Amino acid sequence: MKIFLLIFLACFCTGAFGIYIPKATNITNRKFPSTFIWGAATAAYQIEGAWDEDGKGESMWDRFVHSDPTHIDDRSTGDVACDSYHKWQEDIELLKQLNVKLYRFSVAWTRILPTGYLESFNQAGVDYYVNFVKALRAAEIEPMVTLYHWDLPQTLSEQGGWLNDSTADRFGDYARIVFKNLGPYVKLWATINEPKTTCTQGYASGEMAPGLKLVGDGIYQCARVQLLAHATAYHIYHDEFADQGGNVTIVIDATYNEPLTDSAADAEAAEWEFEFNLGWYANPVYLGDWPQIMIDRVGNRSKAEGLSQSRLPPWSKDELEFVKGTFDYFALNMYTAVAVNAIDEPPIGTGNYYLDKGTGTSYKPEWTPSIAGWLYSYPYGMRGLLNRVWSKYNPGSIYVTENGWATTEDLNDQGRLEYLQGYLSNMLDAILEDGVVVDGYTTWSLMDNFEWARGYTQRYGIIDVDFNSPNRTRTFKDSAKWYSQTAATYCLVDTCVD
Ligand code: PNW
Repeated sequence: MKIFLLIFLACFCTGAFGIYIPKATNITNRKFPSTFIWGAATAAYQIEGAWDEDGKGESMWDRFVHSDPTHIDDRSTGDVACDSYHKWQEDIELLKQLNVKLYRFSVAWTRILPTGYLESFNQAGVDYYVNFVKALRAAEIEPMVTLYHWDLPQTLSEQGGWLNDSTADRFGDYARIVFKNLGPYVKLWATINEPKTTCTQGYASGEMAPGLKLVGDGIYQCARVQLLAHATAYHIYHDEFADQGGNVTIVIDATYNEPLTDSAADAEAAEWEFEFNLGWYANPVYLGDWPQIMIDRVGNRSKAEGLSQSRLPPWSKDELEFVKGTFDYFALNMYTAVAVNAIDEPPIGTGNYYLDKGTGTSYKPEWTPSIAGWLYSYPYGMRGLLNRVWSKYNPGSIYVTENGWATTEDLNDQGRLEYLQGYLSNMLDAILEDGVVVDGYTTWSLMDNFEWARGYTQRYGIIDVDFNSPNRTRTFKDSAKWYSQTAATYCLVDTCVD
């Protein structure tokens, strides 16, 4: 008898009967607006595999993982990943089962232009993605297409990549082809994913492709070129494809910055931290120019280092105009909170973005740590950050284009479920209480995938992928069962008030 009761309880709690009773107590039981769009997100290199099939060229990530296996914790690669290049029909079935109406995925630049140059045009790559977006539409799932999620053509990388101004023009060439061919089926576009992560991890810490360590100057040049590339694509869309009637923006990642103490100095430091991270990219696009605190601090420190020009490259008047206003909505990636404190002015030495910032960062003990060193759960941060973005940049509409939780948990991923429930509950508070317009949400991630330098050691999927099976079998985790219920009912708990 006892054993039956145990089995019954275990099944009941894990949602095997399709009902889930949430453990968390402070989750709202109000409904999301009926216009809210539920979705899931992925990126090409992290899921597709087929790294050299059907004419695809080599990207800087292909080179990064192949040239030195120790770049990746478990010495793995994205050569096969989730094999989504071949299993795309099955992936669309998963999206349908999840009840989501929006799928954010990225196009691999090297499938369309294998070397990054127009001469290398590859029709097979275009056909692949056209088929895919048509099939999504047939399934009544809106595609949100990211043009660039970190997989720069290796040829362009060798010519300086995001340090070379001409990469912005190459990005324009590529964007034009994608707009032209996929445009009839796509209304939501994202140009570049998380330029900050590319500059800090790819061009400064060297942890990601292309593995450069230019923490004083390259890091700022990388930001400049990516912003120019974004603006180039934005203008091409609105100048040449306006009749398609879609919306274009850049995807910016941000943390919620909470002052460590209630001192005025820590409050100011939190403000600096915000500007040196989100403002670095959002200011030029939404307001024009770099944040003033960056202009001042990097300028002053550069001068003290004896340089004749700021390491933060100043915009020309034309460039400023070109970048300013290149948004149709705000795409925000949000995972964690960071506690910020004031520090003494770091001594002058060699240029360094982290010293330019002039802040100390940590995490509060009451926040729940994930297995990823940088990711802590503090659900209120979602509400706080949304309010900040809404009032500072006045974007008209926000989509939260990534938000998720890293675990080693398998199918019983209670931790992820509670994280998502808490963050979404706070997002709903921002919508209903504060009047922030959040039109949609694509959770990271649809399925476990290649987590960059962490390989397959950190899982973000709401759907499990068996990387040991050649079939890459997909299985719903508890969080996916809960999410499919939520996407169908617009309700985070079992019953909502109307
Ligand atoms: C994102 N942070 O990166 C990327 O867009 C995804 O490709 C990646 O898989 C996912 O997050 C999980 O790592 C981020 O420090 C990296 O706040 C770092 C941060 C945020 C997002």
